[in-house]
Amino acid sequence: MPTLDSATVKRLKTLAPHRSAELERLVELTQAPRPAVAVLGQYNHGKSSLLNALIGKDCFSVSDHRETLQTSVQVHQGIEWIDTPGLNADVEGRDDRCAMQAARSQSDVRLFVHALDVGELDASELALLRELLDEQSATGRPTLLVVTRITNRSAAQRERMLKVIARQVPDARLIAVSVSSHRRGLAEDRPGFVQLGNLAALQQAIEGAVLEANQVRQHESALIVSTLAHEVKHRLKQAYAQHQHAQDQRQAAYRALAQQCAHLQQRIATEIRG
Ligand SMILES: Nc1nc2c(ncn2[C@@H]2O[C@H](COP(=O)(O)OP(=O)(O)OP(=O)(O)O)[C@@H](O)[C@H]2O)c(=O)[nH]1
Ligand SMILES: [Mg+2]
Repeated sequence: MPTLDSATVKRLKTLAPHRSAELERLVELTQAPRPAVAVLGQYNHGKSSLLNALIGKDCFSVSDHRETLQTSVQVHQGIEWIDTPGLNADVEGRDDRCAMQAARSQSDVRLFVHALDVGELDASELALLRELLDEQSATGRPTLLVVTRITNRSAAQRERMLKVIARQVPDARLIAVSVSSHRRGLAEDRPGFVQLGNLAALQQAIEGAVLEANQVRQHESALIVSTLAHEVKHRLKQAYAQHQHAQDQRQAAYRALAQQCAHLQQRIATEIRG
């Protein structure tokens, strides 16, 4: 795909100012060399731990309090793994903006992370998931709902809670995992724990999504270009109509002036004759 030069981007921003999010994504689509997977979700729900488990290396820092404060990227096996700050963590909303920028513009696959032991999805998580899932329906860019920390509850509680969450967003692809069980299974060579961790199911879903990323990118680009073209056409039509209106007004003023001059000439001629 051809790249967009900065002058064109600037002009498009002026012509379609409320399409800046789409424009940013388009710029990313023309420049990003590899598929990108981003985690997203409230702080301390296990986003960084999940990425470490998926990559198989402790690249991202983990803590039991608010930890990730800016977006960071690791390239592993040809994929960009993007860790983001937790949502709803700082009053100024800087963390949220940073995370949303990664989710909206920089990633091909979004992993929406929610910890089961916190309870069901709250209103802000639901609103954001709705936005991402609606976008998935329109463009094909996927979002997976990853429910983490499932072994902090009994099996019965876990099943009940997972059903509640699935009912909250019936159209989301939900994958339940436990990073701690996965790690324990690997460390102690106990396949039962690895199986309970269920990371393999998530890895498989991500692999599938990454394989389709190129095709989805093409579809996304075509949609954004067509939206922008429609917008620009509309703005140019408006500008032409305004120009035409101004020209019509100038011509009408000129005609009125010419008429007044003719009247004046006639009066002068009559007075000279009289
Ligand atoms: N029991 C259990 N604990 C987990 C699991 N995943 C993460 N944790 C713990 O949850 C806490 C938060 O993990 P992080 O990965 O730092 O969470 P985060 O979402 O990246 O947090 P921020 O960077 O603050 O947004 C840490 O104490 C982790 O050890 C899990 O699957 N099971
Ligand atoms: Mg983190």
